[in-house]
Amino acid sequence: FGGVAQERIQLNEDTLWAGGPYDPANPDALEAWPKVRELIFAGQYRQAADLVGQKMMARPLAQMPYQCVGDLLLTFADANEATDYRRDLNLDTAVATVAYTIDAVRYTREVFSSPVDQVIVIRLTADKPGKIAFTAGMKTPQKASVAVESPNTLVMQGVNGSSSRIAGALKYQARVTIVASGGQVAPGDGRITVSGADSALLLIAAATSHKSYKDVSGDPEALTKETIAKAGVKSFDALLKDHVAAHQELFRRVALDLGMTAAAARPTDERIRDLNKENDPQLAALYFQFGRYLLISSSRPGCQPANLQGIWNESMSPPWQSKYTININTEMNYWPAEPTNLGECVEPLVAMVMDLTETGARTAKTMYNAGGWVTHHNTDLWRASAPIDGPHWGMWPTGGAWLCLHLWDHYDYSRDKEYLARVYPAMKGAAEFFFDTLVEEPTGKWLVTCPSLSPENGHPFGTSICAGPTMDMQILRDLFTNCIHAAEILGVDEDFRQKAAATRDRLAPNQIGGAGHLQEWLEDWDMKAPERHHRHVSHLYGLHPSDQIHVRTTPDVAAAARKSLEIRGDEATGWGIGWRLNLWARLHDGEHAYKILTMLLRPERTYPNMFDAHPPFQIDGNFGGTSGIAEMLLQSCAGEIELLPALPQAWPSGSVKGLRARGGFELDIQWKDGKLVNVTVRCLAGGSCRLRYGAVTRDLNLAKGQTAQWDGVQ
Ligand code: FUC
Repeated sequence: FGGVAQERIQLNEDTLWAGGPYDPANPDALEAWPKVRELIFAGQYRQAADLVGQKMMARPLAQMPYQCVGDLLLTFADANEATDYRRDLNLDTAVATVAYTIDAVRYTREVFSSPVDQVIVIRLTADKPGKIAFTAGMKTPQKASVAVESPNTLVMQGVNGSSSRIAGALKYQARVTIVASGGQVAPGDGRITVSGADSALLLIAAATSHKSYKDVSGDPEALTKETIAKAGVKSFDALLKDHVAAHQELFRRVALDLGMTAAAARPTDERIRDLNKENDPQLAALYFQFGRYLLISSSRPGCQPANLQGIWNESMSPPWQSKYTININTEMNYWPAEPTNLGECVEPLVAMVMDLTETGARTAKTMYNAGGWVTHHNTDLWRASAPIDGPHWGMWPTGGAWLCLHLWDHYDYSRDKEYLARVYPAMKGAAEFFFDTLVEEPTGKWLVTCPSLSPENGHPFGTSICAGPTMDMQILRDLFTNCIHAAEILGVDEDFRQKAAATRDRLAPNQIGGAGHLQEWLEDWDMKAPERHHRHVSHLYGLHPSDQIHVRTTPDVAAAARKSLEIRGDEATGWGIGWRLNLWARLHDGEHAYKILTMLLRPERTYPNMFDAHPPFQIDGNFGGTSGIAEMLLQSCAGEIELLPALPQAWPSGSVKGLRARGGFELDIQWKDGKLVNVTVRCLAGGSCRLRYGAVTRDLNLAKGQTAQWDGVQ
């Protein structure tokens, strides 16, 4: 947190959530389900919602919160006032620094969290000898104790919280060692005091007993001891070097230059405050790279996926439990991953989906007597998959199907067949649940989900509960299509492919309503719905992240989607604005997209440290913003790679290096005075693609490793 008199290092470990392994599926659902469908098809929506509330909701009704470890507090002895205070985060090295001067001594604190050594490293230095003096202590809202284990080691150990009567089943430990150079280290009661040192090095490790969603038998003490022992033999320089190398291996793949003005030298909070007053194109580039930094730092292979706050949560009961909301938020977290060349960061999401195929199969069986697997609108560390919170939010069976889009995309961007073979059974299982549960609706005889809802948006009949909302149909169309492609590529499951195609063809179509808009529901209810400016824009899933709706391939439906977006309005909270940004970019309206981006960068939506304000803090807006900026410069959808599809006048000249496109291509783009100068295409997997710049196209067929150039002219 910075500051002079006290430094607060707020600690998280991404498996420290409340509760323990549990199964929330409600067996009463099975009997109620046919009756709920009858009520919905008879137009008795409110009665259907009541019955869902009584019989189909998870037990308990809420999922487990993500919690904090606690704080390491460093209290400094200096009494006099500090000058020349500077605090920064270097995105290129992933090192945070605080520096200030007191009584002509320059003090520096450097902090980083090393993915290589799995420790947080803090170094305290001064430009005169013997000046480092502080007391280190720890505190936590968890049931835990803090003790000095050896003269230079502080240990916090405890158990996680219980929630909604699910008992805490995790043990955890956080361990801090302090090595001072010169001076004295004096252990006290739960604290360690350093005085007269030239510098000090602190290493922090933390672990829980979580091994998987069903196994909590780990030994956090052994883990933290081993981690500290391994890191402790390395020098600060060696720790830093390895950390920076691991970070830059990912971070430096993409460089973005949108132009630089004098504003770039000013503090970030002032730049955010003044964005509408001065020309500061670099702020958007900074926001873009900050999003990449956040994804690298919160979603490395082997971790938990980035949750609603990434990993950064100081509370025992954070907003929306800081869990995985999969009716938009978790997916948005991963929108920038493939296009901004961070494919590895998707691995934790893929691993979570693999877990959900197990817990979700249990829920499918218990609640619906169906095959395959299902997950509703949220999940947590324990991979809970039943409908939560209440019918209005929770009765949505399509969350797992949406997550499967990310499984496919990771293949589509990498063309790694071995990976595809590994995830294909999860995609197939998601489809099988819908084979068993889709139902024919009486009017159009289409196959629809029922009961379901259009995420969190009430229709005119007093509830959100309905049959076949547009978003479900779009998600399932993608799921079946991607399953068919995957099975073809792998040369398997001919019968399944045919069934998926036949089912897909009977889904309810996108429909255009009376105001020329894309209907959110089976019926034309949009203009009568109580919250016309709702933050969710679920029925526009087909335009982004999907490409079922596209200005070139389906211009009429794209025009209707545009109308829907206009009716919804630009204003929303963080992620709602993030989604609108991506949508306007897909509509190839660079000026409108830019306007939305400036709304996201306002102080109301971007805190001084650039975290997104939902409010309070929710990280999805950061990731939606990063993805949206990428979409303005490059789109890889509807079968083509389109260059500068939504370039605003505010970025007349610039370049971007290292963006990725479907098919396994990497692109560097350079533009000047609003026009493409050159694109370099590197082919990573071998294959063909079509480039487009405005009305002009160029077909390429490249061998693996081959590079091509184009200036966008016929
Ligand atoms: C959805 C949204 C809320 C919030 C929550 C975490 O329920 O509708 O705005 O973002 O997820």
